[in-house]
Amino acid sequence: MSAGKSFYVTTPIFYVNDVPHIGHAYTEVAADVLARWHRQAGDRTWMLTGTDEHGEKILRTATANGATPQEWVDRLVESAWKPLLDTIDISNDDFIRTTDARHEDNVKKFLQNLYDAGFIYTGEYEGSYCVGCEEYKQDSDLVDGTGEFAGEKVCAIHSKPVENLHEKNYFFRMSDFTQPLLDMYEANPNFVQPESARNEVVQFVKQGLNDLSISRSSFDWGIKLPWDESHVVYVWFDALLNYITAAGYGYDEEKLASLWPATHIVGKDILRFHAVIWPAMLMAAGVEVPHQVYGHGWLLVGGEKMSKSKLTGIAPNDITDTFGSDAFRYYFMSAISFGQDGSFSWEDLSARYQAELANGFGNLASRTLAMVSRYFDGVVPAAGELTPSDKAIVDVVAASVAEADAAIERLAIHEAVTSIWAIVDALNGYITEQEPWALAKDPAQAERLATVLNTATEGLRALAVLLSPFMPQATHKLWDALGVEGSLGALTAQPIREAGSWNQIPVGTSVGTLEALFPRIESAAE
Ligand code: ME8
Repeated sequence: MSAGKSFYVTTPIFYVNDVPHIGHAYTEVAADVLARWHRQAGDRTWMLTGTDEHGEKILRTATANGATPQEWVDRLVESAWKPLLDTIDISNDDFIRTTDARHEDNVKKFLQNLYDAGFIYTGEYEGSYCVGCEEYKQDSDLVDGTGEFAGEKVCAIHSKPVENLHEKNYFFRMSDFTQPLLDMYEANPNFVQPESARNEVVQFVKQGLNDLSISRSSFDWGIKLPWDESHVVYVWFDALLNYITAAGYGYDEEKLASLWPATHIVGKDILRFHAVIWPAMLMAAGVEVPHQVYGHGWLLVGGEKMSKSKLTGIAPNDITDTFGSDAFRYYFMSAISFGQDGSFSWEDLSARYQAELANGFGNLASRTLAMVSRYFDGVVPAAGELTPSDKAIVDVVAASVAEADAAIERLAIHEAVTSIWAIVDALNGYITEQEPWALAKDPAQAERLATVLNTATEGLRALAVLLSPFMPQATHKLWDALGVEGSLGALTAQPIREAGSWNQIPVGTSVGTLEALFPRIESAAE
Protein backbone atom coordinates (compact mmCIF):
# COMPACT_ATOMS: atom_id res chain seq x y z
CA MET A 1 0.00 0.00 0.00
CA SER A 2 1.37 3.43 -0.84
CA ALA A 3 1.65 6.10 1.84
CA GLY A 4 -0.88 8.87 2.20
CA LYS A 5 -4.15 6.93 2.02
CA SER A 6 -6.87 7.53 4.56
CA PHE A 7 -7.32 4.87 7.25
CA TYR A 8 -10.22 5.29 9.68
CA VAL A 9 -10.42 2.44 12.16
CA THR A 10 -12.98 1.87 14.91
CA THR A 11 -13.59 -0.42 17.87
CA PRO A 12 -17.07 -1.27 19.13
CA ILE A 13 -18.30 1.23 21.67
CA PHE A 14 -18.54 -0.78 24.85
CA TYR A 15 -21.44 -1.06 27.29
CA VAL A 16 -20.63 0.69 30.52
CA ASN A 17 -22.80 -1.53 32.69
CA ASP A 18 -19.55 -2.96 34.04
CA VAL A 19 -15.79 -2.47 33.99
CA PRO A 20 -13.63 -3.67 31.08
CA HIS A 21 -12.02 -7.12 30.90
CA ILE A 22 -9.27 -8.40 28.63
CA GLY A 23 -11.75 -9.22 25.83
CA HIS A 24 -12.48 -5.50 25.41
CA ALA A 25 -8.79 -4.71 25.72
CA TYR A 26 -8.05 -7.27 22.99
CA THR A 27 -10.21 -5.43 20.46
CA GLU A 28 -8.72 -2.09 21.50
CA VAL A 29 -5.16 -3.34 21.01
CA ALA A 30 -5.91 -4.86 17.60
CA ALA A 31 -7.41 -1.61 16.32
CA ASP A 32 -4.57 0.37 17.89
CA VAL A 33 -1.86 -1.75 16.26
CA LEU A 34 -3.48 -1.15 12.88
CA ALA A 35 -3.78 2.58 13.59
CA ARG A 36 -0.18 2.89 14.75
CA TRP A 37 1.06 0.92 11.73
CA HIS A 38 -0.75 3.19 9.30
CA ARG A 39 0.28 6.32 11.19
CA GLN A 40 3.95 5.28 11.12
CA ALA A 41 3.48 4.60 7.39
CA GLY A 42 2.35 8.16 6.75
CA ASP A 43 -1.29 7.30 6.00
CA ARG A 44 -3.92 9.78 7.17
CA THR A 45 -5.02 7.78 10.18
CA TRP A 46 -7.91 8.19 12.61
CA MET A 47 -8.80 5.81 15.40
CA LEU A 48 -12.13 6.01 17.19
CA THR A 49 -13.27 4.23 20.31
CA GLY A 50 -15.89 5.04 22.93
CA THR A 51 -18.77 3.94 25.09
CA ASP A 52 -22.35 2.78 24.56
CA GLU A 53 -24.38 4.33 27.36
CA HIS A 54 -28.11 4.04 26.66
CA GLY A 55 -30.57 1.14 26.84
CA GLU A 56 -32.28 -1.05 29.34
CA LYS A 57 -29.20 -2.96 30.47
CA ILE A 58 -27.44 0.22 31.64
CA LEU A 59 -30.63 1.63 33.13
CA ARG A 60 -31.18 -1.53 35.20
CA THR A 61 -27.57 -1.65 36.37
CA ALA A 62 -27.66 1.99 37.41
CA THR A 63 -30.92 1.50 39.29
CA ALA A 64 -29.62 -1.61 41.02
CA ASN A 65 -26.64 0.46 42.18
CA GLY A 66 -28.76 3.31 43.46
CA ALA A 67 -27.59 5.77 40.80
CA THR A 68 -29.29 7.64 37.99
CA PRO A 69 -28.21 6.30 34.60
CA GLN A 70 -26.33 9.52 33.84
CA GLU A 71 -24.46 9.35 37.16
CA TRP A 72 -23.66 5.71 36.56
CA VAL A 73 -22.30 6.14 33.03
CA ASP A 74 -20.23 9.20 34.02
CA ARG A 75 -18.73 7.25 36.89
CA LEU A 76 -17.89 4.17 34.82
CA VAL A 77 -16.49 6.12 31.87
CA GLU A 78 -14.17 8.20 34.06
CA SER A 79 -13.15 5.51 36.53
CA ALA A 80 -12.84 2.50 34.24
CA TRP A 81 -13.22 2.94 30.50
CA LYS A 82 -11.00 5.94 29.83
CA PRO A 83 -8.29 4.63 32.20
CA LEU A 84 -8.28 1.35 30.23
CA LEU A 85 -6.83 3.25 27.28
CA ASP A 86 -3.79 4.29 29.35
CA THR A 87 -3.38 0.84 30.85
CA ILE A 88 -2.86 -0.71 27.42
CA ASP A 89 -1.39 2.31 25.61
CA ILE A 90 -4.13 3.07 23.12
CA SER A 91 -3.45 5.97 20.74
CA ASN A 92 -7.06 6.78 19.84
CA ASP A 93 -7.71 10.10 18.13
CA ASP A 94 -11.24 10.44 19.47
CA PHE A 95 -13.49 8.97 22.15
CA ILE A 96 -17.22 9.12 21.60
CA ARG A 97 -19.89 8.67 24.23
CA THR A 98 -23.45 8.09 23.06
CA THR A 99 -24.53 10.69 25.62
CA ASP A 100 -22.42 13.36 23.83
CA ALA A 101 -24.54 16.14 22.31
CA ARG A 102 -22.71 15.70 18.98
CA HIS A 103 -24.01 12.14 18.94
CA GLU A 104 -27.55 12.62 20.26
CA ASP A 105 -28.32 15.62 18.03
CA ASN A 106 -27.14 13.92 14.87
CA VAL A 107 -28.76 10.57 15.60
CA LYS A 108 -32.00 12.56 15.61
CA LYS A 109 -31.15 14.06 12.22
CA PHE A 110 -30.41 10.62 10.82
CA LEU A 111 -33.70 9.24 12.16
CA GLN A 112 -35.68 12.15 10.81
CA ASN A 113 -34.11 11.66 7.37
CA LEU A 114 -35.12 8.00 7.35
CA TYR A 115 -38.60 8.84 8.60
CA ASP A 116 -39.07 11.52 5.94
CA ALA A 117 -37.86 9.13 3.25
CA GLY A 118 -40.50 6.58 4.27
CA PHE A 119 -38.20 3.93 5.74
CA ILE A 120 -39.87 3.99 9.18
CA TYR A 121 -43.44 2.90 10.06
CA THR A 122 -45.40 1.95 13.20
CA GLY A 123 -46.29 -1.60 14.08
CA GLU A 124 -46.55 -4.03 16.95
CA TYR A 125 -43.94 -6.41 18.11
CA GLU A 126 -44.05 -9.43 20.32
CA GLY A 127 -40.93 -11.45 20.93
CA SER A 128 -38.23 -12.70 23.27
CA TYR A 129 -35.75 -10.02 24.28
CA CYS A 130 -32.33 -10.59 25.84
CA VAL A 131 -31.39 -7.51 27.85
CA GLY A 132 -27.75 -8.71 28.03
CA CYS A 133 -27.53 -8.66 24.21
CA GLU A 134 -30.06 -5.82 23.86
CA GLU A 135 -31.62 -7.86 21.06
CA TYR A 136 -34.81 -9.70 20.11
CA LYS A 137 -34.03 -13.39 19.82
CA GLN A 138 -35.36 -16.05 17.49
CA ASP A 139 -36.19 -19.45 18.99
CA SER A 140 -33.12 -20.83 17.22
CA ASP A 141 -30.94 -18.40 19.27
CA LEU A 142 -32.08 -19.98 22.55
CA VAL A 143 -30.73 -23.02 24.39
CA ASP A 144 -31.88 -25.06 27.40
CA GLY A 145 -30.97 -23.41 30.68
CA THR A 146 -28.98 -25.17 33.40
CA GLY A 147 -28.68 -24.71 37.17
CA GLU A 148 -31.12 -22.11 38.49
CA PHE A 149 -32.57 -21.76 34.98
CA ALA A 150 -33.10 -25.49 34.30
CA GLY A 151 -36.34 -26.05 32.42
CA GLU A 152 -36.27 -22.55 30.88
CA LYS A 153 -34.98 -21.36 27.52
CA VAL A 154 -32.00 -19.03 27.89
CA CYS A 155 -29.88 -16.80 25.64
CA ALA A 156 -27.00 -18.85 24.23
CA ILE A 157 -24.56 -15.99 24.92
CA HIS A 158 -25.63 -14.87 28.40
CA SER A 159 -27.11 -18.16 29.73
CA LYS A 160 -29.97 -16.14 31.20
CA PRO A 161 -33.71 -16.28 30.45
CA VAL A 162 -35.12 -13.96 27.80
CA GLU A 163 -38.09 -11.69 28.48
CA ASN A 164 -41.32 -11.67 26.51
CA LEU A 165 -42.01 -8.15 25.19
CA HIS A 166 -45.14 -6.92 23.49
CA GLU A 167 -44.90 -3.29 22.41
CA LYS A 168 -46.05 -0.78 19.87
CA ASN A 169 -42.86 0.16 18.10
CA TYR A 170 -41.48 1.98 15.12
CA PHE A 171 -39.96 -0.28 12.49
CA PHE A 172 -37.16 0.22 9.97
CA ARG A 173 -37.87 -1.32 6.53
CA MET A 174 -34.77 -3.49 6.63
CA SER A 175 -36.40 -6.13 4.44
CA ASP A 176 -36.03 -3.69 1.51
CA PHE A 177 -32.28 -4.17 1.76
CA THR A 178 -31.98 -7.95 1.42
CA GLN A 179 -31.04 -7.82 -2.25
CA PRO A 180 -28.97 -4.60 -2.13
CA LEU A 181 -26.91 -6.15 0.69
CA LEU A 182 -26.38 -9.41 -1.20
CA ASP A 183 -25.31 -7.42 -4.26
CA MET A 184 -22.92 -5.38 -2.12
CA TYR A 185 -21.32 -8.50 -0.55
CA GLU A 186 -20.85 -9.93 -4.02
CA ALA A 187 -19.37 -6.77 -5.50
CA ASN A 188 -17.10 -6.30 -2.50
CA PRO A 189 -15.91 -9.74 -1.33
CA ASN A 190 -13.72 -8.25 1.41
CA PHE A 191 -16.54 -6.28 3.00
CA VAL A 192 -17.00 -8.88 5.74
CA GLN A 193 -13.89 -10.69 6.93
CA PRO A 194 -12.58 -13.23 7.81
CA GLU A 195 -13.97 -15.59 5.20
CA SER A 196 -15.89 -17.69 7.76
CA ALA A 197 -17.65 -14.56 9.01
CA ARG A 198 -18.49 -13.51 5.48
CA ASN A 199 -20.06 -16.88 4.67
CA GLU A 200 -22.17 -16.79 7.81
CA VAL A 201 -23.45 -13.29 7.04
CA VAL A 202 -24.24 -14.06 3.41
CA GLN A 203 -26.15 -17.23 4.39
CA PHE A 204 -28.10 -15.28 6.99
CA VAL A 205 -29.13 -12.50 4.59
CA LYS A 206 -30.02 -15.00 1.84
CA GLN A 207 -32.85 -16.26 4.06
CA GLY A 208 -34.42 -12.79 3.70
CA LEU A 209 -34.37 -9.97 6.26
CA ASN A 210 -37.23 -8.94 8.52
CA ASP A 211 -38.01 -5.34 9.31
CA LEU A 212 -36.35 -4.16 12.50
CA SER A 213 -38.04 -2.77 15.57
CA ILE A 214 -36.12 0.43 16.30
CA SER A 215 -37.88 2.03 19.24
CA ARG A 216 -38.87 1.30 22.83
CA SER A 217 -41.53 3.03 24.88
CA SER A 218 -41.47 1.21 28.23
CA PHE A 219 -38.46 3.20 29.56
CA ASP A 220 -36.87 6.50 28.64
CA TRP A 221 -33.08 6.13 28.98
CA GLY A 222 -32.19 6.82 25.37
CA ILE A 223 -32.48 9.29 22.52
CA LYS A 224 -36.06 10.39 21.94
CA LEU A 225 -37.50 9.99 18.45
CA PRO A 226 -37.77 13.51 17.00
CA TRP A 227 -41.36 12.96 15.77
CA ASP A 228 -42.63 11.02 18.81
CA GLU A 229 -41.02 11.75 22.14
CA SER A 230 -42.84 8.92 23.88
CA HIS A 231 -40.32 6.53 22.28
CA VAL A 232 -36.56 6.22 22.62
CA VAL A 233 -34.51 4.80 19.77
CA TYR A 234 -33.41 1.17 20.08
CA VAL A 235 -29.96 1.13 21.67
CA TRP A 236 -28.23 -0.63 18.75
CA PHE A 237 -29.63 1.81 16.19
CA ASP A 238 -28.29 4.60 18.41
CA ALA A 239 -24.93 2.92 19.01
CA LEU A 240 -24.06 2.02 15.41
CA LEU A 241 -24.44 5.64 14.40
CA ASN A 242 -21.46 6.62 16.59
CA TYR A 243 -19.12 5.77 13.73
CA ILE A 244 -20.49 8.62 11.65
CA THR A 245 -21.61 11.07 14.33
CA ALA A 246 -18.02 11.12 15.64
CA ALA A 247 -16.82 11.69 12.09
CA GLY A 248 -18.99 14.72 11.46
CA TYR A 249 -22.31 13.37 10.14
CA GLY A 250 -24.92 16.09 10.31
CA TYR A 251 -22.56 18.89 11.35
CA ASP A 252 -19.20 18.66 9.54
CA GLU A 253 -19.60 17.16 6.10
CA GLU A 254 -16.01 17.97 5.16
CA LYS A 255 -14.67 15.97 8.07
CA LEU A 256 -17.00 13.10 7.25
CA ALA A 257 -15.86 13.08 3.63
CA SER A 258 -12.21 13.00 4.68
CA LEU A 259 -12.63 10.10 7.15
CA TRP A 260 -15.47 7.91 6.00
CA PRO A 261 -15.70 4.98 5.15
CA ALA A 262 -14.20 3.18 8.14
CA THR A 263 -12.73 -0.22 8.90
CA HIS A 264 -14.71 -1.67 11.81
CA ILE A 265 -12.96 -4.10 14.14
CA VAL A 266 -15.55 -5.99 16.22
CA GLY A 267 -15.92 -9.31 18.01
CA LYS A 268 -17.85 -11.98 16.11
CA ASP A 269 -20.67 -11.72 18.68
CA ILE A 270 -21.75 -8.45 17.12
CA LEU A 271 -20.93 -9.18 13.51
CA ARG A 272 -24.52 -9.18 12.21
CA PHE A 273 -25.25 -5.78 13.67
CA HIS A 274 -22.26 -4.38 11.82
CA ALA A 275 -22.38 -6.35 8.60
CA VAL A 276 -26.16 -6.43 8.06
CA ILE A 277 -28.13 -3.82 10.03
CA TRP A 278 -25.50 -1.07 9.82
CA PRO A 279 -24.94 -1.09 6.03
CA ALA A 280 -28.73 -1.33 5.54
CA MET A 281 -29.18 1.79 7.71
CA LEU A 282 -26.53 3.62 5.70
CA MET A 283 -27.98 2.57 2.36
CA ALA A 284 -31.37 3.90 3.46
CA ALA A 285 -29.79 7.22 4.42
CA GLY A 286 -27.77 7.45 1.22
CA VAL A 287 -24.44 7.26 3.05
CA GLU A 288 -21.60 5.08 1.74
CA VAL A 289 -21.28 1.69 3.50
CA PRO A 290 -18.17 0.98 5.63
CA HIS A 291 -14.94 -0.02 3.97
CA GLN A 292 -14.80 -3.30 5.89
CA VAL A 293 -16.16 -5.15 8.91
CA TYR A 294 -13.77 -7.58 10.58
CA GLY A 295 -15.20 -9.99 13.16
CA HIS A 296 -12.43 -11.33 15.36
CA GLY A 297 -12.65 -14.42 17.58
CA TRP A 298 -13.23 -14.74 21.29
CA LEU A 299 -10.78 -14.97 24.12
CA LEU A 300 -11.58 -18.11 25.99
CA VAL A 301 -10.80 -18.86 29.60
CA GLY A 302 -11.13 -22.48 30.62
CA GLY A 303 -12.79 -23.14 27.23
CA GLU A 304 -15.55 -20.53 27.71
CA LYS A 305 -15.94 -17.06 26.20
CA MET A 306 -14.55 -14.67 28.75
CA SER A 307 -17.29 -12.49 30.16
CA LYS A 308 -18.15 -10.60 33.29
CA SER A 309 -21.60 -12.14 33.49
CA LYS A 310 -20.10 -15.63 33.70
CA LEU A 311 -17.42 -14.49 36.15
CA THR A 312 -14.56 -15.51 33.87
CA GLY A 313 -13.45 -11.91 33.36
CA ILE A 314 -9.83 -10.92 33.94
CA ALA A 315 -9.03 -7.22 34.31
CA PRO A 316 -6.38 -5.90 31.93
CA ASN A 317 -4.27 -4.47 34.76
CA ASP A 318 -4.11 -7.91 36.40
CA ILE A 319 -1.76 -8.62 33.49
CA THR A 320 -0.12 -5.26 32.87
CA ASP A 321 0.78 -4.72 36.54
CA THR A 322 3.12 -7.69 36.30
CA PHE A 323 4.09 -7.93 32.64
CA GLY A 324 3.66 -4.36 31.39
CA SER A 325 1.49 -3.07 28.57
CA ASP A 326 3.93 -3.98 25.79
CA ALA A 327 3.88 -7.64 26.78
CA PHE A 328 0.08 -7.55 26.99
CA ARG A 329 -0.15 -6.13 23.49
CA TYR A 330 2.48 -8.42 22.01
CA TYR A 331 1.07 -11.54 23.62
CA PHE A 332 -2.49 -11.15 22.39
CA MET A 333 -1.46 -10.08 18.90
CA SER A 334 1.07 -12.88 18.41
CA ALA A 335 -0.34 -15.85 20.32
CA ILE A 336 -3.83 -15.77 18.79
CA SER A 337 -4.57 -15.97 15.07
CA PHE A 338 -6.61 -12.85 14.50
CA GLY A 339 -10.06 -13.96 13.38
CA GLN A 340 -10.05 -17.18 15.44
CA ASP A 341 -10.85 -17.94 19.06
CA GLY A 342 -7.88 -18.21 21.37
CA SER A 343 -7.38 -19.48 24.89
CA PHE A 344 -5.71 -17.29 27.44
CA SER A 345 -3.51 -18.86 30.08
CA TRP A 346 -1.06 -17.33 32.53
CA GLU A 347 1.42 -20.14 31.81
CA ASP A 348 1.45 -19.40 28.08
CA LEU A 349 1.80 -15.67 28.67
CA SER A 350 4.63 -16.21 31.09
CA ALA A 351 6.47 -18.67 28.85
CA ARG A 352 6.24 -16.40 25.80
CA TYR A 353 7.31 -13.38 27.80
CA GLN A 354 10.46 -15.16 28.85
CA ALA A 355 11.30 -16.91 25.56
CA GLU A 356 10.23 -14.35 22.97
CA LEU A 357 10.44 -10.98 24.66
CA ALA A 358 13.14 -11.30 27.35
CA ASN A 359 15.42 -13.87 25.70
CA GLY A 360 14.57 -13.26 22.06
CA PHE A 361 14.12 -9.56 21.40
CA GLY A 362 15.24 -7.91 24.66
CA ASN A 363 18.49 -9.81 24.89
CA LEU A 364 19.30 -9.20 21.23
CA ALA A 365 18.90 -5.47 21.76
CA SER A 366 20.94 -5.28 24.94
CA ARG A 367 23.82 -7.45 23.81
CA THR A 368 24.15 -5.71 20.45
CA LEU A 369 24.30 -2.27 22.02
CA ALA A 370 26.62 -3.53 24.76
CA MET A 371 29.05 -4.77 22.11
CA VAL A 372 28.96 -1.44 20.26
CA SER A 373 29.80 0.21 23.58
CA ARG A 374 32.52 -2.23 24.49
CA TYR A 375 34.29 -2.57 21.15
CA PHE A 376 33.65 0.85 19.55
CA ASP A 377 33.25 3.17 22.53
CA GLY A 378 29.54 3.40 21.84
CA VAL A 379 29.91 4.78 18.31
CA VAL A 380 28.20 2.86 15.48
CA PRO A 381 31.00 1.76 13.16
CA ALA A 382 30.94 1.93 9.36
CA ALA A 383 30.47 -1.41 7.59
CA GLY A 384 33.14 -2.80 5.27
CA GLU A 385 32.26 -4.94 2.31
CA LEU A 386 29.17 -7.07 2.97
CA THR A 387 29.56 -10.84 2.87
CA PRO A 388 26.68 -13.18 1.94
CA SER A 389 25.81 -13.57 5.67
CA ASP A 390 25.41 -9.81 6.08
CA LYS A 391 23.44 -9.53 2.85
CA ALA A 392 21.16 -12.30 4.09
CA ILE A 393 20.21 -10.05 6.99
CA VAL A 394 19.48 -7.15 4.66
CA ASP A 395 17.30 -9.48 2.58
CA VAL A 396 15.44 -10.91 5.58
CA VAL A 397 14.58 -7.40 6.75
CA ALA A 398 13.40 -6.27 3.30
CA ALA A 399 11.22 -9.36 2.87
CA SER A 400 9.82 -9.02 6.35
CA VAL A 401 8.79 -5.39 5.82
CA ALA A 402 6.91 -6.26 2.64
CA GLU A 403 5.27 -9.35 4.16
CA ALA A 404 4.24 -7.59 7.35
CA ASP A 405 2.73 -4.66 5.46
CA ALA A 406 0.77 -7.03 3.23
CA ALA A 407 -0.43 -8.93 6.33
CA ILE A 408 -1.60 -5.70 8.00
CA GLU A 409 -3.44 -4.81 4.82
CA ARG A 410 -5.31 -8.16 5.13
CA LEU A 411 -5.78 -7.50 8.87
CA ALA A 412 -3.80 -10.69 9.55
CA ILE A 413 -2.12 -9.09 12.53
CA HIS A 414 -0.56 -12.29 13.90
CA GLU A 415 1.05 -12.97 10.50
CA ALA A 416 2.62 -9.52 10.59
CA VAL A 417 4.21 -10.40 13.95
CA THR A 418 5.51 -13.69 12.56
CA SER A 419 7.08 -11.91 9.59
CA ILE A 420 8.77 -9.37 11.85
CA TRP A 421 9.94 -12.03 14.25
CA ALA A 422 11.91 -13.61 11.39
CA ILE A 423 14.27 -10.64 11.85
CA VAL A 424 14.70 -11.31 15.58
CA ASP A 425 15.51 -14.95 14.89
CA ALA A 426 17.80 -14.15 11.97
CA LEU A 427 19.77 -11.56 13.96
CA ASN A 428 20.16 -13.84 16.96
CA GLY A 429 21.42 -16.60 14.64
CA TYR A 430 23.73 -14.16 12.88
CA ILE A 431 25.36 -12.99 16.10
CA THR A 432 25.84 -16.54 17.34
CA GLU A 433 27.38 -17.51 14.02
CA GLN A 434 29.57 -14.43 13.51
CA GLU A 435 30.85 -14.45 17.11
CA PRO A 436 31.75 -10.77 17.38
CA TRP A 437 33.39 -11.47 20.77
CA ALA A 438 35.87 -13.75 18.97
CA LEU A 439 36.44 -11.23 16.16
CA ALA A 440 37.20 -8.61 18.81
CA LYS A 441 40.18 -10.62 20.01
CA ASP A 442 41.90 -10.47 16.62
CA PRO A 443 43.04 -6.99 15.46
CA ALA A 444 43.16 -8.26 11.86
CA GLN A 445 39.38 -8.74 12.03
CA ALA A 446 38.59 -5.15 13.08
CA GLU A 447 36.78 -4.33 9.84
CA ARG A 448 34.80 -7.55 9.97
CA LEU A 449 33.77 -6.79 13.55
CA ALA A 450 32.64 -3.32 12.44
CA THR A 451 30.58 -4.80 9.62
CA VAL A 452 28.88 -7.33 11.89
CA LEU A 453 27.96 -4.76 14.52
CA ASN A 454 26.86 -2.24 11.92
CA THR A 455 24.60 -4.86 10.35
CA ALA A 456 23.17 -5.96 13.69
CA THR A 457 22.52 -2.35 14.72
CA GLU A 458 20.78 -1.59 11.43
CA GLY A 459 18.66 -4.71 11.95
CA LEU A 460 17.72 -3.47 15.42
CA ARG A 461 16.78 -0.11 13.97
CA ALA A 462 14.41 -1.82 11.54
CA LEU A 463 12.97 -3.87 14.40
CA ALA A 464 12.34 -0.76 16.49
CA VAL A 465 10.33 0.76 13.65
CA LEU A 466 8.42 -2.40 12.73
CA LEU A 467 7.58 -3.36 16.30
CA SER A 468 6.60 0.14 17.39
CA PRO A 469 2.87 -0.43 16.65
CA PHE A 470 2.94 -3.54 18.86
CA MET A 471 5.25 -2.44 21.67
CA PRO A 472 5.36 1.35 21.76
CA GLN A 473 7.25 1.61 25.05
CA ALA A 474 10.09 -0.84 24.51
CA THR A 475 10.66 0.36 20.96
CA HIS A 476 10.82 3.98 22.15
CA LYS A 477 13.51 3.03 24.63
CA LEU A 478 15.38 1.13 21.95
CA TRP A 479 15.06 3.98 19.47
CA ASP A 480 16.42 6.46 21.99
CA ALA A 481 19.30 4.13 22.85
CA LEU A 482 20.11 3.78 19.15
CA GLY A 483 20.62 7.52 19.06
CA VAL A 484 18.76 7.92 15.75
CA GLU A 485 17.03 11.18 14.94
CA GLY A 486 13.29 11.63 15.20
CA SER A 487 10.63 10.26 17.44
CA LEU A 488 8.96 6.90 16.91
CA GLY A 489 5.23 7.11 16.46
CA ALA A 490 5.44 10.64 15.15
CA LEU A 491 6.70 9.84 11.70
CA THR A 492 9.76 11.98 12.22
CA ALA A 493 11.35 8.57 12.54
CA GLN A 494 11.53 6.21 9.60
CA PRO A 495 8.27 5.50 7.75
CA ILE A 496 7.35 1.89 8.43
CA ARG A 497 7.24 0.76 4.82
CA GLU A 498 10.80 2.03 4.40
CA ALA A 499 12.16 0.19 7.43
CA GLY A 500 14.05 -2.14 5.10
CA SER A 501 16.25 0.56 3.57
CA TRP A 502 19.76 0.17 4.88
CA ASN A 503 22.39 2.59 6.22
CA GLN A 504 19.80 4.64 8.06
CA ILE A 505 21.96 5.10 11.14
CA PRO A 506 24.58 7.72 10.32
CA VAL A 507 28.10 6.41 10.90
CA GLY A 508 29.44 8.04 14.03
CA THR A 509 26.09 7.96 15.83
CA SER A 510 26.57 7.39 19.56
CA VAL A 511 24.41 4.74 21.12
CA GLY A 512 23.19 5.03 24.69
CA THR A 513 22.81 2.40 27.33
CA LEU A 514 19.71 0.27 27.33
CA GLU A 515 18.01 -0.95 30.46
CA ALA A 516 16.52 -4.45 30.21
CA LEU A 517 13.49 -4.05 27.92
CA PHE A 518 11.73 -7.04 29.48
CA PRO A 519 13.00 -7.58 33.02
CA ARG A 520 12.82 -11.00 34.58
CA ILE A 521 9.54 -11.61 36.37
CA GLU A 522 10.07 -13.46 39.59
CA SER A 523 6.53 -14.35 40.52
CA ALA A 524 5.14 -15.30 37.12
CA ALA A 525 3.59 -18.76 37.14
CA GLU A 526 6.68 -20.36 38.62
O1 ME8 B 1 -21.65 -5.34 22.24
N1 ME8 B 1 -13.15 -12.10 23.50
O2 ME8 B 1 -20.66 -3.93 23.78
P1 ME8 B 1 -19.92 -4.94 24.74
C1 ME8 B 1 -12.88 -11.16 22.59
N2 ME8 B 1 -22.15 -1.95 23.04
N3 ME8 B 1 -13.52 -9.97 22.54
C2 ME8 B 1 -14.44 -9.73 23.46
C3 ME8 B 1 -14.78 -10.67 24.46
C4 ME8 B 1 -14.08 -11.91 24.45
N4 ME8 B 1 -14.29 -12.86 25.36
N5 ME8 B 1 -15.75 -10.14 25.24
C5 ME8 B 1 -15.99 -8.90 24.74
C6 ME8 B 1 -21.47 -4.24 22.73
N6 ME8 B 1 -15.21 -8.65 23.68
C7 ME8 B 1 -22.11 -3.02 22.11
C8 ME8 B 1 -21.32 -2.64 20.88
S1 ME8 B 1 -20.89 -1.09 18.72
C9 ME8 B 1 -21.78 0.00 17.83
C10 ME8 B 1 -21.89 -1.47 20.12
C11 ME8 B 1 -15.18 -7.42 22.88
O3 ME8 B 1 -19.44 -4.12 25.88
C12 ME8 B 1 -15.50 -7.68 21.42
O4 ME8 B 1 -15.02 -6.60 20.67
O5 ME8 B 1 -20.76 -6.13 25.03
C13 ME8 B 1 -17.01 -7.66 21.45
O6 ME8 B 1 -17.57 -7.49 20.16
C14 ME8 B 1 -17.25 -6.46 22.34
O7 ME8 B 1 -16.21 -6.57 23.35
C15 ME8 B 1 -18.62 -6.43 23.01
O8 ME8 B 1 -18.63 -5.37 23.91
